[in-house]
Amino acid sequence: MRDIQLLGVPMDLGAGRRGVDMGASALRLARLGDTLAQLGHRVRDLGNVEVPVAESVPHGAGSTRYGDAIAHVCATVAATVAGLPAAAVPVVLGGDHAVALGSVAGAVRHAPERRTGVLWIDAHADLNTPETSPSGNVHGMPLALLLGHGDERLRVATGIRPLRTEDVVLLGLRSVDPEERRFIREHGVTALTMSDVDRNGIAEVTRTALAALAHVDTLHVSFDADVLDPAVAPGVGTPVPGGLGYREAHLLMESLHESGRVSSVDLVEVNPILDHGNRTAGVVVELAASLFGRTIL
Ligand SMILES: [Mn+2]
Repeated sequence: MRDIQLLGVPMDLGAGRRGVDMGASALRLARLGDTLAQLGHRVRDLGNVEVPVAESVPHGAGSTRYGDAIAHVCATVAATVAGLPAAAVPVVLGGDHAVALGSVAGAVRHAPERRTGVLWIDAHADLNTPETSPSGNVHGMPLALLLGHGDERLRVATGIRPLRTEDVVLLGLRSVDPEERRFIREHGVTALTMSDVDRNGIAEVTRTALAALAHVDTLHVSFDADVLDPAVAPGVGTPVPGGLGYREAHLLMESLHESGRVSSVDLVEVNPILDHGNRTAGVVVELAASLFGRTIL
């Protein structure tokens, strides 16, 4: 039994398309809390972090849209997660993927005596910087920021030293900008793409990911719903064809549970505006159940 603490971050300031701010509500309405509690876990909902409405804040000049507001929100997320009881398992409900800047920083500060690795499950690499981003949207930048690259306001807001490259693994990639490709190559980031899944199967790719993170003590799983195929999960801000199928995603989650090493989680980029009848949040809740121990038998 685990002490799961849900924290909503209704933020769409980092996204290009509006609506992911409703993702936390969508996950709650899809019965995330009850579903995890039925597995025998203690579940507490901490409510939402306060996030400014996009229309109420200046988006700022240039290349990091809403940088100040996002830095402020992520600092609050980090402090909240860091302050949870030692045994708590934070589950942060986005919101756009920029919230991971706060949740990962919080997870690292939550367990300072342990080395935390990050499994970034996403169609995109999120390794842009203000210099390379085509859009200036911060949800394309959080992993670069966590690795110590990009807008200083946002890096400082997290209150952590940059992650080590070898402590990060990307899984599910299929839409990578040229400069992100260069980043992955130059820094030697472990990146497992959909081609790897096609070739070797999700079971083997998951084993590879866990093996690459065998040296860390605990795992932060940052799950972007756009890793799923749009046929499975249409309600995401940035859909890309050719993603994980329903069972592939479940096997991934079941395997992560079996590793016994998951200590914190993000569930991000669910966009109810683009969804059909909250189907995508429902799928993500089912996947969260697998991640926290539901099995078929
Ligand atoms: Mn992402």
